[in-house]
This record gives sequence, C-alpha cells and structure tokens, in this order.
Amino acid sequence: MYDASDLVTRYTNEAHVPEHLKKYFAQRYRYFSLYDQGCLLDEEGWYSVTPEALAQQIAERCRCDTILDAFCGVGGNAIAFAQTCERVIAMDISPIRLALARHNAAIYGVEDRIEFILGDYVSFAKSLTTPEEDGSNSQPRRKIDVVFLSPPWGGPSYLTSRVGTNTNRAVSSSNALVLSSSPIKGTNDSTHASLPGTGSEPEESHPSYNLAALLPIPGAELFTLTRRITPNIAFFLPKNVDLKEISELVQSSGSTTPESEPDPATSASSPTPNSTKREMIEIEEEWMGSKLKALTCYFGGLVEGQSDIYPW
Ligand code: MGP
Ligand code: SAH
Repeated sequence: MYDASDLVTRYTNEAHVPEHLKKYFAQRYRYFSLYDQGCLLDEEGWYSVTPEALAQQIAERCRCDTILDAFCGVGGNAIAFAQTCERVIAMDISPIRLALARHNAAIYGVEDRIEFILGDYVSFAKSLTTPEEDGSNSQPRRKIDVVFLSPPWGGPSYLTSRVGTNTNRAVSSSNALVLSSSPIKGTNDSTHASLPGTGSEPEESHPSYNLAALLPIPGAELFTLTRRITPNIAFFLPKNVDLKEISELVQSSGSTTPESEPDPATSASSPTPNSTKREMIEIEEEWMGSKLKALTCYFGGLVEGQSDIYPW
C-alpha cells in the first residue's frame, strides 16, 4: 500500500499538536472518519481539507463519468469523488500534499480509482484548451465532465483579512439567478441549506470575501479558464464570499444558455451565447451542525433543471 508517513508528522496526542493547529486536530474525525487508520495532513491540509460529510454531499451532486479535482490538497474531496464518479483526476502543485492525498486515498481503498497529477492547474487548463498550431484541436483533448475548484483562499484568516465593500449577502442580478438549495436539514454533521442568514444560529457578520483574493489567480479568471474545459463546475468558496461577484461570473464568461439542442461534438465547451435565457447558479450552504463552513456554487448542468442544456 502507498505510504507517505515519512513526509509529515502524524499527530495522535493533542499535547504534541502545535497550538495553532489544535482547533483543527480537534475536528480530525470530521475531516477523515478513518483518521486513526493513519490519515496524514500537513499544515495547509489541516486548515483547508473539506470535512468528509461535506465532501460526500458535493460528490453526490457531482456524480459523473470523469471529474477533475483541480486543487486536490490532501484528498478530502478526491476520495469522495472516487465513490461517485467513474474516473477522478486529482491535481495539486504541492508534491507533498499530492503524496498525502494518495496515502489517504489508499486508506479509503480508492487509490486505484484516482489518477494523481503533480502540476499547476492554470498551465494544465491552458494546455487542455489551447488549439494546436495547425488549428486542428480547439476542443479539450480529454473529456472532462465536471471540474471541482477548491483553490487556496489566502490562509486561515480569510474571514477577516480581506475587507470588502459590504456585508450584505443578498443577491440581485439581472442576468443570473442564485438559488439556495436545500439538501438535508441536519442537527448533526450534515449539510443543510437555507436562505442566507436563516441558519439555525445567527452567523457572525464578516466583510465580504472578494473573488480576486483567491489563489493562484483571481476567481473570475479561474472560472473563465475552467469554462473552456466544461460548463459543469462546482466552486468551493468562503461562506462570506460576495454573492454578487458569483452572479457576475456567468455574465462575464458570456454564458447564456443555448436555445436549441447542443451539438454533441461541442457540448463540452462553453455554450454559445445565442439566447438571452438566464443561466442559473445554485449555491449550497455547507453546514456542520449549527456552523456554516463554506459555500459550494454549482454551474452548468450541475444545476437542477439545467442538465438538458449542459449535458455530459
Ligand atoms: P475555517 O472557518 O477556517 O475553519 O474553514 P473551521 O475550523 O471550520 O472554523 P470554525 O471557526 O467554523 O470552527 C471552514 C472550512 O473551509 C474548512 O473546514 C475547509 O473545508 C474550508 N477551507 C478553509 N480554508 C482556509 C480553505 C482554503 O484556503 N481553501 C479551501 N479550498 N478550503 C478552505
Ligand atoms: N479540497 C482539498 C483542499 C484544497 S486546498 C481537500 O479537501 O483536501 C488548496 C490546494 O491547492 C493546496 O493543496 C495547494 O497546494 C493547491 N494549489 C495551489 N496552487 C495550485 C495550482 N496552481 N495548481 C494546482 N494546485 C494548486
């Protein structure tokens, strides 16, 4: 079995955990229910891994043939995708985190279902969608049905360090409708969604998080680049993200929905803006117990009612 145990310290005793990681260590079974079987995380892994119950909820929504987890980190999402998708491509720029993801996937028995790629997603996405010099290949070279984006948010202080223009999460937009979906209303570690601000406990107010603060490139650029691979994107974002900026994504990438049946030969690429019908975005609040952890924004065929327009 693949083993990356020599790469990082594995904590089993709270007394040995550095002070700033203690709050994450306390949540270790939320991140990996099989933590005691040897799961490994490094510092960035501790503060950015998607908790298992949330990863499973997202993976259910993203069920497809081939999914690309563009920023796989220590594998929280990739492991869940391996349980709902035929093929998972997991990419990360950090050789250590990629090895940790593979190690953790082996513990979950899904290592063989994931193709691990060490690399920069931005270059990879450009190489997938750049036409050959003879112009023969303007479509992605391999069919990817869904891309999951969970990029770095700029560190654990993302909630307070970026000062946005307001704290208003309500959305109004002329070209996009943002829905708040309602999976399970849970009291334990499950996800549920509600309209912004109607959670079971009042959420603290934080300055808006601007998409421009995402790494390695601003969120709008990341989205536009990814749209060249597939319209079907799940974007995992801070809970205080500016929802108006989310709604503007589908306007700036020219994504109005096609009126007629799409040509199967071109359906993997962005739809042609040939109608004024609004593209819908679905926003899922990711809750654990009474705490809102993050938002997942679904685009294209991942939105209920839009799969006929954006098939895969
Ligand atoms: P959090 O609010 O920083 O942590 O992140 P925590 O411990 O849940 O805080 P609490 O005060 O609510 O208890 C919430 C969730 O967001 C984490 O569990 C991660 O799944 C995710 N997350 C946090 N960061 C800083 C990142 C990041 O940089 N990138 C990604 N992709 N996810 C992150
Ligand atoms: N969803 C993951 C956490 C992702 S954290 C999980 O559940 O474990 C964000 C990851 O993006 C980090 O591991 C970081 O190394 C990676 N990353 C940063 N820049 C990148 C780039 N240009 N290409 C690919 N991965 C990158």
